[in-house]
Amino acid sequence: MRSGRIEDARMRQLLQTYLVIGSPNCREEPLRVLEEGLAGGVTLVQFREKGPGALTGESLRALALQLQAACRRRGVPFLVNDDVELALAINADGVHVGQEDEVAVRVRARIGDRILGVSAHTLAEAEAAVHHGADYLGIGPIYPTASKADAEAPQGPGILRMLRASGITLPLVGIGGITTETAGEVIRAGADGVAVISAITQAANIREAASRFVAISVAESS
Ligand code: 3NM
Repeated sequence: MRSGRIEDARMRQLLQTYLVIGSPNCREEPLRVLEEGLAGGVTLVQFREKGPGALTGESLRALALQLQAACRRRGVPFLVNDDVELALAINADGVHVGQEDEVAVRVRARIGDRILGVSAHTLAEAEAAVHHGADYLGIGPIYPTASKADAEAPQGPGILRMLRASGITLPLVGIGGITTETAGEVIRAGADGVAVISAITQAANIREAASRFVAISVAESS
Protein backbone atom coordinates (compact mmCIF):
# COMPACT_ATOMS: atom_id res chain seq x y z
CA MET A 1 0.00 0.00 0.00
CA ARG A 2 1.30 3.42 -0.97
CA SER A 3 1.84 5.87 1.85
CA GLY A 4 1.16 9.55 1.20
CA ARG A 5 -0.40 11.19 -1.83
CA ILE A 6 0.79 10.18 -5.27
CA GLU A 7 3.63 12.32 -6.64
CA ASP A 8 2.94 14.50 -9.68
CA ALA A 9 5.65 12.83 -11.77
CA ARG A 10 4.14 9.38 -11.19
CA MET A 11 0.63 10.72 -11.83
CA ARG A 12 1.76 12.19 -15.18
CA GLN A 13 3.13 8.77 -16.22
CA LEU A 14 -0.09 7.02 -15.26
CA LEU A 15 -2.19 9.48 -17.27
CA GLN A 16 -0.35 8.79 -20.52
CA THR A 17 -2.82 6.22 -21.84
CA TYR A 18 -5.88 6.16 -19.60
CA LEU A 19 -8.64 3.70 -20.48
CA VAL A 20 -12.15 4.49 -19.23
CA ILE A 21 -14.37 1.42 -19.41
CA GLY A 22 -17.82 0.13 -18.48
CA SER A 23 -20.02 -2.63 -19.88
CA PRO A 24 -22.18 -0.22 -22.01
CA ASN A 25 -19.02 0.77 -23.95
CA CYS A 26 -18.03 -2.79 -24.85
CA ARG A 27 -19.10 -4.89 -27.83
CA GLU A 28 -17.80 -8.02 -26.15
CA GLU A 29 -17.04 -9.19 -22.60
CA PRO A 30 -15.71 -6.17 -20.65
CA LEU A 31 -13.03 -8.36 -19.05
CA ARG A 32 -11.74 -9.37 -22.48
CA VAL A 33 -11.81 -5.78 -23.71
CA LEU A 34 -9.89 -4.66 -20.63
CA GLU A 35 -7.35 -7.46 -20.90
CA GLU A 36 -6.67 -6.55 -24.52
CA GLY A 37 -6.25 -2.90 -23.55
CA LEU A 38 -3.87 -3.87 -20.77
CA ALA A 39 -1.93 -6.09 -23.14
CA GLY A 40 -1.61 -3.04 -25.42
CA GLY A 41 -0.05 -1.13 -22.54
CA VAL A 42 -2.72 1.16 -21.03
CA THR A 43 -1.26 2.89 -17.99
CA LEU A 44 -4.38 3.64 -15.89
CA VAL A 45 -7.96 2.33 -15.83
CA GLN A 46 -11.21 3.91 -14.70
CA PHE A 47 -14.32 1.79 -14.18
CA ARG A 48 -17.23 3.96 -15.35
CA GLU A 49 -20.45 1.93 -15.40
CA LYS A 50 -22.82 4.51 -16.93
CA GLY A 51 -25.25 4.68 -19.84
CA PRO A 52 -27.84 2.33 -21.33
CA GLY A 53 -27.92 -1.07 -19.60
CA ALA A 54 -25.43 -0.07 -16.89
CA LEU A 55 -25.16 -2.71 -14.17
CA THR A 56 -26.21 -2.01 -10.58
CA GLY A 57 -26.01 -3.74 -7.21
CA GLU A 58 -24.27 -7.08 -6.91
CA SER A 59 -23.55 -7.45 -10.63
CA LEU A 60 -21.91 -4.00 -10.65
CA ARG A 61 -19.69 -4.98 -7.75
CA ALA A 62 -18.85 -8.35 -9.30
CA LEU A 63 -17.77 -6.71 -12.57
CA ALA A 64 -15.72 -4.12 -10.66
CA LEU A 65 -13.88 -6.89 -8.80
CA GLN A 66 -13.26 -8.84 -11.99
CA LEU A 67 -11.83 -5.80 -13.80
CA GLN A 68 -9.81 -4.76 -10.76
CA ALA A 69 -8.23 -8.21 -10.57
CA ALA A 70 -7.15 -7.95 -14.22
CA CYS A 71 -5.54 -4.56 -13.50
CA ARG A 72 -3.75 -5.95 -10.45
CA ARG A 73 -2.31 -8.80 -12.50
CA ARG A 74 -0.71 -6.14 -14.72
CA GLY A 75 0.17 -3.69 -11.94
CA VAL A 76 -2.08 -0.99 -13.40
CA PRO A 77 -4.00 1.22 -10.95
CA PHE A 78 -7.80 0.90 -11.01
CA LEU A 79 -10.02 3.91 -10.27
CA VAL A 80 -13.79 4.00 -9.83
CA ASN A 81 -15.93 6.74 -11.39
CA ASP A 82 -18.21 8.60 -9.02
CA ASP A 83 -19.11 5.73 -6.64
CA VAL A 84 -17.03 6.34 -3.51
CA GLU A 85 -18.82 3.56 -1.61
CA LEU A 86 -17.85 1.01 -4.23
CA ALA A 87 -14.28 2.32 -4.44
CA LEU A 88 -13.84 1.94 -0.68
CA ALA A 89 -15.62 -1.43 -0.54
CA ILE A 90 -13.24 -2.98 -3.08
CA ASN A 91 -10.18 -0.99 -1.97
CA ALA A 92 -9.73 0.66 -5.36
CA ASP A 93 -6.66 2.78 -6.03
CA GLY A 94 -8.75 5.91 -6.42
CA VAL A 95 -11.87 7.73 -7.49
CA HIS A 96 -12.78 10.05 -10.35
CA VAL A 97 -15.60 12.54 -9.81
CA GLY A 98 -17.33 15.06 -12.04
CA GLN A 99 -18.64 18.46 -11.10
CA GLU A 100 -22.11 17.05 -10.48
CA ASP A 101 -20.85 14.20 -8.28
CA GLU A 102 -19.95 14.44 -4.61
CA VAL A 103 -17.79 17.52 -4.11
CA ALA A 104 -14.09 16.87 -4.32
CA VAL A 105 -13.23 18.10 -0.86
CA ARG A 106 -15.61 15.58 0.73
CA VAL A 107 -14.35 12.78 -1.48
CA ARG A 108 -10.75 13.57 -0.49
CA ALA A 109 -11.72 13.35 3.18
CA ARG A 110 -13.29 9.92 2.59
CA ILE A 111 -10.62 8.32 0.41
CA GLY A 112 -7.47 9.42 2.25
CA ASP A 113 -4.37 9.20 0.05
CA ARG A 114 -6.00 7.27 -2.77
CA ILE A 115 -5.84 8.93 -6.20
CA LEU A 116 -8.47 11.62 -6.72
CA GLY A 117 -9.34 12.78 -10.23
CA VAL A 118 -11.82 15.58 -10.90
CA SER A 119 -13.44 16.64 -14.19
CA ALA A 120 -13.15 20.35 -14.90
CA HIS A 121 -14.45 22.39 -17.81
CA THR A 122 -13.40 25.93 -16.88
CA LEU A 123 -10.49 27.67 -15.17
CA ALA A 124 -12.63 28.31 -12.09
CA GLU A 125 -13.53 24.61 -11.80
CA ALA A 126 -9.89 23.64 -12.30
CA GLU A 127 -8.68 26.04 -9.61
CA ALA A 128 -11.34 24.80 -7.18
CA ALA A 129 -10.41 21.16 -7.80
CA VAL A 130 -6.72 21.90 -7.21
CA HIS A 131 -7.67 23.61 -3.96
CA HIS A 132 -9.86 20.66 -2.93
CA GLY A 133 -7.02 18.19 -3.24
CA ALA A 134 -7.32 16.63 -6.70
CA ASP A 135 -4.31 14.63 -7.90
CA TYR A 136 -5.21 15.22 -11.55
CA LEU A 137 -7.86 16.93 -13.62
CA GLY A 138 -9.84 15.44 -16.50
CA ILE A 139 -10.45 18.16 -19.11
CA GLY A 140 -13.17 17.69 -21.72
CA PRO A 141 -14.83 17.13 -23.90
CA ILE A 142 -11.97 18.09 -26.21
CA TYR A 143 -13.83 16.80 -29.29
CA PRO A 144 -17.43 15.65 -29.88
CA THR A 145 -18.17 12.37 -28.11
CA ALA A 146 -20.92 9.79 -28.39
CA SER A 147 -19.90 8.10 -25.14
CA LYS A 148 -21.38 10.60 -22.67
CA ALA A 149 -25.02 11.59 -23.08
CA ASP A 150 -24.74 14.75 -20.99
CA ALA A 151 -21.36 15.90 -22.30
CA GLU A 152 -20.85 19.64 -22.55
CA ALA A 153 -19.91 21.43 -25.80
CA PRO A 154 -16.54 20.37 -27.22
CA GLN A 155 -13.81 22.82 -26.24
CA GLY A 156 -10.94 21.84 -28.53
CA PRO A 157 -7.34 21.47 -27.35
CA GLY A 158 -7.25 25.24 -26.71
CA ILE A 159 -8.78 24.67 -23.25
CA LEU A 160 -5.60 22.85 -22.24
CA ARG A 161 -3.38 25.67 -23.50
CA MET A 162 -5.55 28.17 -21.62
CA LEU A 163 -5.33 26.21 -18.35
CA ARG A 164 -1.54 25.86 -18.60
CA ALA A 165 -1.14 29.55 -19.51
CA SER A 166 -3.30 30.42 -16.48
CA GLY A 167 -0.95 28.64 -14.10
CA ILE A 168 -2.54 25.19 -13.67
CA THR A 169 0.43 22.88 -13.11
CA LEU A 170 -1.43 19.82 -11.81
CA PRO A 171 -1.33 16.69 -14.00
CA LEU A 172 -4.02 17.00 -16.71
CA VAL A 173 -5.64 14.43 -18.98
CA GLY A 174 -7.73 15.31 -22.03
CA ILE A 175 -10.95 13.38 -22.65
CA GLY A 176 -13.75 13.29 -25.21
CA GLY A 177 -13.61 12.01 -28.78
CA ILE A 178 -9.85 11.51 -28.75
CA THR A 179 -8.44 9.18 -31.41
CA THR A 180 -4.95 8.18 -32.46
CA GLU A 181 -5.23 10.97 -35.05
CA THR A 182 -5.72 13.66 -32.40
CA ALA A 183 -3.91 12.32 -29.29
CA GLY A 184 -0.66 14.08 -30.27
CA GLU A 185 -2.22 17.53 -30.49
CA VAL A 186 -4.00 17.04 -27.14
CA ILE A 187 -0.68 16.31 -25.43
CA ARG A 188 1.11 19.12 -27.26
CA ALA A 189 -1.61 21.50 -26.03
CA GLY A 190 -0.67 20.72 -22.42
CA ALA A 191 -2.18 17.38 -21.38
CA ASP A 192 0.01 14.74 -19.77
CA GLY A 193 -1.99 12.06 -21.55
CA VAL A 194 -5.30 11.07 -23.08
CA ALA A 195 -8.34 9.38 -21.55
CA VAL A 196 -10.23 7.26 -24.05
CA ILE A 197 -13.37 5.15 -24.17
CA SER A 198 -14.55 4.32 -27.69
CA ALA A 199 -11.32 4.61 -29.67
CA ILE A 200 -10.03 1.66 -27.61
CA THR A 201 -13.11 -0.27 -26.44
CA GLN A 202 -14.77 -0.26 -29.88
CA ALA A 203 -11.63 -0.70 -31.97
CA ALA A 204 -11.51 -3.63 -34.37
CA ASN A 205 -8.19 -4.58 -32.77
CA ILE A 206 -8.24 -3.34 -29.18
CA ARG A 207 -4.69 -4.32 -28.28
CA GLU A 208 -3.26 -2.61 -31.34
CA ALA A 209 -5.34 0.55 -30.76
CA ALA A 210 -4.14 0.75 -27.15
CA SER A 211 -0.53 0.23 -28.15
CA ARG A 212 -0.80 3.00 -30.76
CA PHE A 213 -2.02 5.42 -28.10
CA VAL A 214 0.84 4.31 -25.84
CA ALA A 215 3.40 4.96 -28.58
CA ILE A 216 1.99 8.44 -29.28
CA SER A 217 1.91 9.39 -25.56
CA VAL A 218 5.46 8.20 -25.03
CA ALA A 219 6.73 10.02 -28.15
CA GLU A 220 4.94 13.27 -27.31
CA SER A 221 5.92 13.41 -23.66
CA SER A 222 9.61 12.64 -24.10
N1 3NM B 1 -16.16 12.46 -19.81
P1 3NM B 1 -14.88 8.79 -25.85
S1 3NM B 1 -16.22 13.10 -22.26
C1 3NM B 1 -16.48 10.01 -19.80
O1 3NM B 1 -15.99 15.82 -20.98
C2 3NM B 1 -16.33 11.29 -20.50
O2 3NM B 1 -15.71 15.09 -18.97
C3 3NM B 1 -16.08 13.51 -20.63
O3 3NM B 1 -15.49 8.87 -24.38
C4 3NM B 1 -15.92 14.90 -20.15
O4 3NM B 1 -13.43 8.59 -25.71
C5 3NM B 1 -16.38 11.46 -21.87
O5 3NM B 1 -15.55 7.58 -26.45
C6 3NM B 1 -16.56 10.38 -22.89
O6 3NM B 1 -15.27 10.04 -26.56
C7 3NM B 1 -15.26 9.93 -23.50
